[in-house]
Amino acid sequence: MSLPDRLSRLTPSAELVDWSLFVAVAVLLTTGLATAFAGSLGDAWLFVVHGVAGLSLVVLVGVKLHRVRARVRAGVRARSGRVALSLLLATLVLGALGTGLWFVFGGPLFVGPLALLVIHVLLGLAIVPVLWVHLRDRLHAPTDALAGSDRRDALRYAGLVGAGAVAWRTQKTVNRALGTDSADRRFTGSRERGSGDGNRFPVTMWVADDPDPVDVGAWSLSVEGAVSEPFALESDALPTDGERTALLDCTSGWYSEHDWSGVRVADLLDRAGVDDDARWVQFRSVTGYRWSLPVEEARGALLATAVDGESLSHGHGFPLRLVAPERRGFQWVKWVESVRVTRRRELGEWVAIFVSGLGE
Ligand SMILES: Nc1nc2c(c(=O)[nH]1)N[C@H]1C(S)=C(S)[C@@H](COP(=O)(O)O)O[C@H]1N2
Ligand SMILES: [Mo]
Repeated sequence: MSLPDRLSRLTPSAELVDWSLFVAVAVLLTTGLATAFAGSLGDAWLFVVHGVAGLSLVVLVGVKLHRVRARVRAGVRARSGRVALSLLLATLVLGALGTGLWFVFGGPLFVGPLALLVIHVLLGLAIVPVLWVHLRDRLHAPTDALAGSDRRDALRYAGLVGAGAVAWRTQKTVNRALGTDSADRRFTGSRERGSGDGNRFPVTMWVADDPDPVDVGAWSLSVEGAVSEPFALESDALPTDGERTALLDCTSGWYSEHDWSGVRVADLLDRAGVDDDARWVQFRSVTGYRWSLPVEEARGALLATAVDGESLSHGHGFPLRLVAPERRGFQWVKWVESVRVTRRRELGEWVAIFVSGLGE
């Protein structure tokens, strides 16, 4: 038997492959989005599932492209719009897979002005609308696909997912063999940058924040909202005897661990007197960027004025930046001017982190 024949015997039915493609993409999107919030070791499985699904998708896309190659060639000759859209979809999927694999196998943190992982995320998100159009008039109910499949199909299918898992397992070994392994990689995929060395670690803005240096003479920190005694503090009145070691892990692919010192959020909350029905504490930047933590978690957080004994630089959030251990970097609000206790989480902060600093 020839090799293509052998391979085709291992290939599940067309419907099953199409549905598997859909499921793999759905799993990749949900786990991919969830990893943006995954900061503690208990979330490590998200990265594992994302990786296994990604490698299964490599196989599935290969099988699918092989199957439709003749139709695609004919469609290109006929200048079919439908086929052009399919090719766009294939390009986005291969781009997302390629950037993901490149990052894992020693790719750079940045490609030009964009983080490689940001390119990966943008390609991944772009798949959604294109896939939707692609599927609108194609997809049949999965029961059709399942009704037409047999035990052989199920076995082939298990083999496919198994191949993804095995490929994922050998990732470390391959990385080592290629010399692209980095020992400093965390479970999030992030690599170490400037730990323990004061302000010398990357300065990162999420989208467009770029405020002028904060004039501490005109700045104060207000503690307000669902509290019995709101108050404001000028910079020389801040109680800065808090300390903690914590690791900032940015979703653009690097992390940095430091000894932070500054104001214990618990001290601020105790002084203000949090209402019994309050649930959230929102940290707001002079730029409008803001994020909330549950009250209990906020009590354990720090508003840092210094890093490894050095006064915080402007880029890192001087005069005050949130240190939120176990949270991903984008939640560590910089240039904080207000701590607001609330009963309900403000949904606007999901918008604010994307648009703060735009149009300034
Ligand atoms: N106000 C404000 N805070 C912010 C950001 C921002 O754009 N604006 N970026 C966040 C992101 S994405 C990260 S990873 C960290 C980076 O902190 P650093 O610049 O001190 O390394 O700050 C977070 N805090
Ligand atoms: Mo970040």
